[in-house]
Amino acid sequence: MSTDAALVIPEIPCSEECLLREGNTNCGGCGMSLGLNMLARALADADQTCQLAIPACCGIVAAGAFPTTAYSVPTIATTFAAAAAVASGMVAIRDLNGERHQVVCWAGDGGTYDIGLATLSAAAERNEDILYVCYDNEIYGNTGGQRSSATPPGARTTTTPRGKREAKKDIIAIMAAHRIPYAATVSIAHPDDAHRKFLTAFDTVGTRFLLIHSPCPTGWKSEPADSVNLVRLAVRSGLFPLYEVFDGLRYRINARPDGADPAEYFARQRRFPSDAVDLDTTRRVCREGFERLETLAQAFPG
Ligand SMILES: Cc1ncc(C[n+]2csc(CCOP(=O)(O)OP(=O)(O)O)c2C)c(N)n1
Ligand code: SF4
Repeated sequence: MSTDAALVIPEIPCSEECLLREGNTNCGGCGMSLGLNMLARALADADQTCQLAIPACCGIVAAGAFPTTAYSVPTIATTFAAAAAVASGMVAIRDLNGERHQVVCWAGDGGTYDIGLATLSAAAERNEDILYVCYDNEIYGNTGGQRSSATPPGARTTTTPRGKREAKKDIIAIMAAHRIPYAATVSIAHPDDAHRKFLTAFDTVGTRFLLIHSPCPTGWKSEPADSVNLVRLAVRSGLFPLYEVFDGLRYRINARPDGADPAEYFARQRRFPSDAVDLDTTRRVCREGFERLETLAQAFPG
């Protein structure tokens, strides 16, 4: 099991390894920026390159307007709903040309859990050779912070001013139900674990899905310097378990919650009004969720 919670994330100098170059307008403390750096580092380690398909989201807006871009690789800006369909076409062209790069969808939770789910499901059903990465900031960030089906209960957004009532959708279970070869959760507070998962995804053929818990100081109303600590707390308290699912059937847990109280996670983000989160229910849901994962990992080890 990974115990790298105390590791400091090394800075990646802007060089040929850099996917997201200088000149981007991502906010300070944005988890997506760190996720892109992790993808870049893994590509460099694996001696691979990629092409990106990015739907409407901060990932495409903050990279700059045509004809400039902060991305150092060929990138297609797709419609909100179509990233996985466009990536399927990019894979077909790659194969026709005899090329070998990774085709990566880089999408927010709105483009993944909600409006892009149909094309993602279709690509997964065809087992397209796509690495789909969802940076989950639990909000429609670049349009002002509306709720998505990834927004957790209790979170205040511009469309849930009193706090969201519904539960967060279980996107990993949805992807596992497609029996794709590899699905995993990723935390930017666990860089070694994240790096290994990117490399595993590169080594796997077919549809691969990584879900990055991606702090968004703008939407979470949190301190930019607190981003990594927050998502670390989410793993420690069981709010965001780290695990992998192979072929939709076999499970491997990568980090065990250490008993940290989720109350601290909520208290450090002003998106959670003090009375909006039912802490007893949250603690029970975390405990039961992890017990269920453990049962699956013991019965069907990955
Ligand atoms: C069909 C359609 N509806 C709405 C929009 C406006 N829109 C663009 S990006 C976006 C939200 C994206 O949210 P998410 O995918 O979570 O990414 P984030 O902005 O948080 O990075 C919305 C609503 C659009 N471009 N197309
Ligand atoms: S709004 Fe959130 S996700 Fe978008 S660039 Fe800023 S911190 Fe990142």
